[in-house]
Amino acid sequence: MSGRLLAAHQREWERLRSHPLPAAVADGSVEPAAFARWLVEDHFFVVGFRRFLAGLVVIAPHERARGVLSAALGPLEAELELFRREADARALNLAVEPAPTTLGYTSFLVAALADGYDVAVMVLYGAEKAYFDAWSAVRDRVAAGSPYAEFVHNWSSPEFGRWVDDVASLLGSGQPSDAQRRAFARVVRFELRFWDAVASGEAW
Ligand code: MP5
Repeated sequence: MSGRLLAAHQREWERLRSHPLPAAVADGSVEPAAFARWLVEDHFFVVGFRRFLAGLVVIAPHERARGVLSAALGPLEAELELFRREADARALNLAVEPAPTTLGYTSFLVAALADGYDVAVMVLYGAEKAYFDAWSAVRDRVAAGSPYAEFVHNWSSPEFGRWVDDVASLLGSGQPSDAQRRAFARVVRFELRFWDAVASGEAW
């Protein structure tokens, strides 16, 4: 099922994989202010994402799904610690109001739980695959000693890729429902908006 959805969004996916912001983080040329915006916004995203994932574990209909999904909860705490540590090192306040796109995206994640497991697991797959592919596309550009290497490696590692494949396997091999297609399309749009919003410094 995942292959069909990715093929249907090939052009947007190409934009995700070639967005200038992750490329600039990887090669170290990112403006410090843009990196700071990404750090603060993505921290807010991950906080909301963990609430979404915990809710998805609760509504998962079988033990294999609960196992795959809950395996990500430990690494998520490590990820949040990385955000907090790097924010402290840069004297960034993580408790600020998020940008509209970040708030919209995380609200959409949590709202997807009310649409049931099949839709919510599709939303999860879309968000994780989008991040894995965007960061994997720039993994080779990380300069030795880059201050951002840990971030790039976090979402482009083989272990993370294997987990994203495990999530794909939870989607099954049938045709996606209309609700699943719509949910996936929204995730793709939100992922692109997220990068654009961070790059442009979107504010209320
Ligand atoms: C992820 C993320 C991946 N951190 N940020 C966005 C905008 N999309 C996807 O989620 P996670 O929980 O960091 O693996």
